[in-house]
Amino acid sequence: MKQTESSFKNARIVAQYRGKYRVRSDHKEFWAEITGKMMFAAGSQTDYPVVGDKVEIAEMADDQAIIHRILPRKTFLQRKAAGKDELQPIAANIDVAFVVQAVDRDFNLNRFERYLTIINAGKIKPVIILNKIDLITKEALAEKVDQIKARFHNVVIETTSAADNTGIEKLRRAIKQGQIYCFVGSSGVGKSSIINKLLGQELLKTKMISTSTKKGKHVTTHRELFVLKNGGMVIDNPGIREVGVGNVGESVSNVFGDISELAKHCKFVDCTHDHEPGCAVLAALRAGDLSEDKYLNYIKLKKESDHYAMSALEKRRKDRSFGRMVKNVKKLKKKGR
Ligand SMILES: Nc1nc2c(ncn2[C@@H]2O[C@H](COP(=O)(O)OP(=O)(O)O)[C@@H](O)[C@H]2O)c(=O)[nH]1
Ligand SMILES: [Mg+2]
Ligand SMILES: [Zn+2]
Repeated sequence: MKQTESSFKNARIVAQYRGKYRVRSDHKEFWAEITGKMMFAAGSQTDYPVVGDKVEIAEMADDQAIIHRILPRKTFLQRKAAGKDELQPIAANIDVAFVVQAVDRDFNLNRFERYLTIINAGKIKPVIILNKIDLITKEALAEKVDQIKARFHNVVIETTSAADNTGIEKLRRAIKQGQIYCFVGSSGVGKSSIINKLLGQELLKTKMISTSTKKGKHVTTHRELFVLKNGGMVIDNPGIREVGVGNVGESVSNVFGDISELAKHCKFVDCTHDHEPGCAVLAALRAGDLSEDKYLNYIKLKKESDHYAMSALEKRRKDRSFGRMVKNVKKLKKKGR
């Protein structure tokens, strides 16, 4: 049967495995693959569908479908993995990213800052979730919440326990129909456990933490989107080990708003806030008005971002000079004839 434009249907990518996708249109789900043409044209990871994407599919027999096109993305969450040059997509069209940390062993402000930076770069609203609050005292929790508030001024913080259900109802009420929520955070912090609670059933396997090694087994191996009873959509992620940032220059400035404010008063417009005389950031650091931890994380993320931008530029330059070389060789060949 010949495919015509009108036989395409809109669908959403709801799960992603190696080279295979699960897609859902308004009436049913399919196993889907992309067209050979799409695969051939793909220049990088970002050209492939990712969970949350809206796509155009052609339905086939036996619940199979072919993905013909990715519709323009409203938002896009991606990170840089260690040792890889290109960015790795996490999910598309997310409205809210829940950054989950467990209050016992995982708590780390620098890591929050990293996540907030890629979330800001993806044009997504962040919400911080502190989970496993059953494991610490109210006072210890209050202190952690204060630390977060001191570091990030306008981020919503939810506190939950998937073990005794504290905060789960409040979180459920925050989830709106038709919006997509993506859970990110290290492995073992309780992302799948929280989603199970929100779903009201144990759909997702969670890790058994071995009592002898305190290490859990990886259970969430793929990304998947689930629809809650109220029509809100949540995406579970396998634990993300490395949250590298790509070229996120602007976002670093946004997340470190008070440093960008200070930077306006530096003597040099291109001040790197590293050693320059008349640097307002260093002055605030010396005066104790800026936390050293925050300053160091700023410098680190900025360096990472600049480094990524540089290597991308370098790569383009190399590609161009290769292009020129090919042209020259062709010219020489012509002359030689
Ligand atoms: N005490 C306690 N344990 C939790 C809580 N949430 C999850 N866990 C446990 O932490 C382990 C990892 O949870 P899991 O949901 O698989 O984490 P994920 O890797 O982020 O998806 C499991 O053994 C859960 O039972 C919580 O709020 N309190
Ligand atoms: Mg999980
Ligand atoms: Zn400066």
